[in-house]
Amino acid sequence: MKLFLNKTSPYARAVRILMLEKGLEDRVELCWCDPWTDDAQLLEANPVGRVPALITDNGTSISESLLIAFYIDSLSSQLPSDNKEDNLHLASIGQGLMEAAFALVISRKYKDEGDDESVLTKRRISAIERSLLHLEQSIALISCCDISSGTIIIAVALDYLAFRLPELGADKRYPELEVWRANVVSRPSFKNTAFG
Ligand SMILES: N[C@@H](CCC(=O)N[C@@H](CS)C(=O)NCC(=O)O)C(=O)O
Repeated sequence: MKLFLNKTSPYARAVRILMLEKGLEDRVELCWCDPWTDDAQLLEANPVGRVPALITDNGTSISESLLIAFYIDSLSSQLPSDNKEDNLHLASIGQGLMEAAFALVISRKYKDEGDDESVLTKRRISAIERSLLHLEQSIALISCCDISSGTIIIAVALDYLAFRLPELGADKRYPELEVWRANVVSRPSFKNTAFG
C-alpha cells in the first residue's frame, strides 16, 4: 500500500497512527507530499488533491480519512473490538472536532484577520466548544474504551488543537480530557508521528 500524507495533517496522522497500532507499518510506503502545491502524484491518487490518500495493494485509491480508517480496520482485527456503536460515535465527534479546528486554522491562514468575525468562523468556534464539552462529559466512556479508530481520531483532534489553536485553552478548560489526551499521546504511535 501507499499512503500520501504530510506532517501537519491531522487527518493523515490519524490514519498513520491507526496503521501503527494495527502493526501494518511494514505494509505501507509513506509518500510525503505538499497537498497545497498540486503534487502530481497526489492528484493522480486523489483528484480532489487532499491528503490522506491511500493506494491499496491492488491499486485502488481511497481518500477521506474516515473511509481509509474503516478500510484499515477491515484489514486486521488487531486492537480489541470495543462496542462498534461507541467507536463510531467517538469517531464522528472526533472527526467533526478535527474538521472545525482545521477549517478555522485554514481560514485564518488564507483570509484576512478580520475574518474571525465571520459567521462561518463563529460557527466553527461554537462547534469546537460544543464538541469539547461533549467529550469532557463523555470522559467515562472514552476512558474505558481501548485504543481504536474512534479514540485515535479524538486524541489527534485534541492534539491538533494544542498544536494549532493553543489560544483556545482547551487543555485548561477541559482538564479530564487533557489528562486522557496526555496519556494517549505518550504512546509510541503518537510520539513517532508528532506534528511538525
Ligand atoms: N475530509 C478529508 C479532509 C482532508 C483534508 O482537508 N486534508 C488537507 C490537509 S489537512 C488537504 O490536503 N488540503 C489541501 C486542499 O484542500 O487543497 C479527510 O477526512 O481526509
